Amino acid sequence: MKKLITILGGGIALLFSCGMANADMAAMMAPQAKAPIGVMGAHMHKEGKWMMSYRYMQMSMSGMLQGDKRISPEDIVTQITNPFANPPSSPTTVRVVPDDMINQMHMLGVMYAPTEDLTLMAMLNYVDKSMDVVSFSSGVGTNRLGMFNTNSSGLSDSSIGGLYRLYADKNQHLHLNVNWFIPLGDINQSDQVLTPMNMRMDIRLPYGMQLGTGSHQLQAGLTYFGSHRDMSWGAQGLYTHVLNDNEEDYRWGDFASLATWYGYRLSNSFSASMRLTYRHQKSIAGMDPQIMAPITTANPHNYGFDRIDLGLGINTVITHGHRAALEWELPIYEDVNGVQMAMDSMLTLGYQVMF
Ligand SMILES: [Cu+2]
Repeated sequence: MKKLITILGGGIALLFSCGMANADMAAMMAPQAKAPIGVMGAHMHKEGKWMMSYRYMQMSMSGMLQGDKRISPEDIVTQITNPFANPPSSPTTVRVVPDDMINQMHMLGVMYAPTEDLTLMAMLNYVDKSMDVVSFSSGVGTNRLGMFNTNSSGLSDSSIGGLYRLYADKNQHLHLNVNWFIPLGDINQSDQVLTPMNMRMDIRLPYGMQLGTGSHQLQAGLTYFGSHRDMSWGAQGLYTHVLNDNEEDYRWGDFASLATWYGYRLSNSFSASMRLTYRHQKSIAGMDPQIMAPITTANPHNYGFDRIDLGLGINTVITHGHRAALEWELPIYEDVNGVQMAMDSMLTLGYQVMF
């Protein structure tokens, strides 16, 4: 009986919403009416409307950068100082170097608009990180001892927040973004590594392999969106401030991003988009005394970067209220603090249902 009521209710709601198919609704349903799927909190809802969304994001990294230049693992293990050096137990240079990394994220989102000017949103994130690493033999030289893999997965930092409408007319829209990130991700993940002395050891994984930041974070920003006929365009600036040192006595650097995009309708159900995003993150402040391995990722100064990414996307409208989208981003400029892995690409796939 309960099921029947749900189906009937859904059917009536669908009929009702299809019944109000006016120009406004048609515009809202156009594929280019939404920002590229990789942009978070880019749209608001009409009062009373809900949305459930799922996003899958995959970041691929490989090779190493020093600043904005490529550096080989052999150069790293002979030139880059190990800040935790304590010979002979810990070598004077880094001896373990990341080779490649895949960072997968599953994001469940819910949005609801209690009033016309306010849309609330919450996101629950789950990450799965995998890194292949090369160990060089003993304390000096360029003999490769072997490769190993480290993995971590679980719940990550998740957010609740809202979007507040500042301005809207027929073609343009401006809103405020505010999000609070709650540190749900574990920062004590460990895995087995191959040491330069050819021993297998369980150690706490470096910062980048942990599941969360361990800190509360406050994000604020502005989103602008415009549309005219078959075109849409927008811009979003966000700043994420890390509020406190975590329980291991460090904090991730503040993060800022500035994105601008353009969307164009290809057909009734497809649109294409292009996006440019500037991203900046400061390095980690403080350190976890349990993370002291002779690997580049154990040095808190090897975090933070400046990057410009180019994003190409497709938005589709499947049926009324259902959308699917993908966006593929690749860096066109990258300058990292210290020595870090280079970003290859980021892929975001998403599905959204509005009701
Ligand atoms: Cu939404």
